[in-house]
Amino acid sequence: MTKQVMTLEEIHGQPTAWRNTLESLKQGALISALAGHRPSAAEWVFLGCGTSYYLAQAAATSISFQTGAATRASPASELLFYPDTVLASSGKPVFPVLISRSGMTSEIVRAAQMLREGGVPFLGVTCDGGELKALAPFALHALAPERSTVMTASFTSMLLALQYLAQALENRAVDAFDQLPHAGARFLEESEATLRDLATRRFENYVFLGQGPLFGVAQECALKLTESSCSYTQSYHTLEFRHGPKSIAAPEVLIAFSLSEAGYREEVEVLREMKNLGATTLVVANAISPELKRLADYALALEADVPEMLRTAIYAITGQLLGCYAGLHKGLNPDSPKNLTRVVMIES
Ligand code: F1P
Repeated sequence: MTKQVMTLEEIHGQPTAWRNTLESLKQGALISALAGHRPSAAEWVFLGCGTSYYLAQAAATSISFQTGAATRASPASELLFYPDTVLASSGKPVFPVLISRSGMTSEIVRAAQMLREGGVPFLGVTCDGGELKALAPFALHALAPERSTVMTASFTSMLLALQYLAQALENRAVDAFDQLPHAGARFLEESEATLRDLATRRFENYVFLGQGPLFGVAQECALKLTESSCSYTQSYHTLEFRHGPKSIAAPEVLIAFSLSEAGYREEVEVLREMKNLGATTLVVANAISPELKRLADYALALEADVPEMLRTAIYAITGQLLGCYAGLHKGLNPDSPKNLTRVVMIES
């Protein structure tokens, strides 16, 4: 049954998409072209809509952590309505990075036109190309051909491509990227049965928590559940959940923790608190300790022996698989999500 679902096929195709995307970047043409705009020389401002905005957030935080350079993320619409705030410079020139799978989303195309008219150089990051590729002075083409409405492989492939690009531009080691397709394939294989089982349970509410780049991933996982299964979801920075939202903790609420290394101790304390409040808990971490096993109703290990930031994309698989299987369990078609279209355009 499952193999006929296009979205599931694309989720499973991610290791191949990552390998192909990284191989094409290794050819080096884009890396040479962007030498003068590297993150330490210009402030990268990541812009996108929907999934591509969550990708912008994850990319901005992880690239800042990787390179030590200041970065920001914003919805593309903010550039249209408040250009001075988005393009405000803290000294270095601002280098916008416009992200769009389709390259056709209205806000992104208008942002690209605006930057072109203003003579501001920028990078377009896309899978399909579209108008964004035609307008962008520099283009990064991720090789994740995706026919589904819901973005899965395109999210992780564009994120890895940006992380690789930043690392290469700063002349930092890129060898660890080669391990990611294998690590992603392993996680897909190991996590699928657990997530398919979890998807058969009905929850009133799904909450995704993460810090640093895993906050962008938490938002993306929540969006996958909403889009693929019409579920009610929320996302927060993990420790923010304690400041009010925890009122909803209960057995019929699934709280999913993407645990970081940087905030591990405190994040586990939040997990302990939510478990004591009676919530159903799902934990994703690089390794599952006996303590995590006790605190988590469901636990998934990444087991990826790569720097923490490079694991960011793998965490997103949790929301992709859970959303798709939850939708199927509800009798919905994740390939044709309610009210959604593959490209979102608005008349101006
Ligand atoms: C992003 C987006 C998605 C949404 C839907 C339509 O578009 O709005 O967030 O899930 O699939 O596309 P894009 O600018 O990345 O093409």
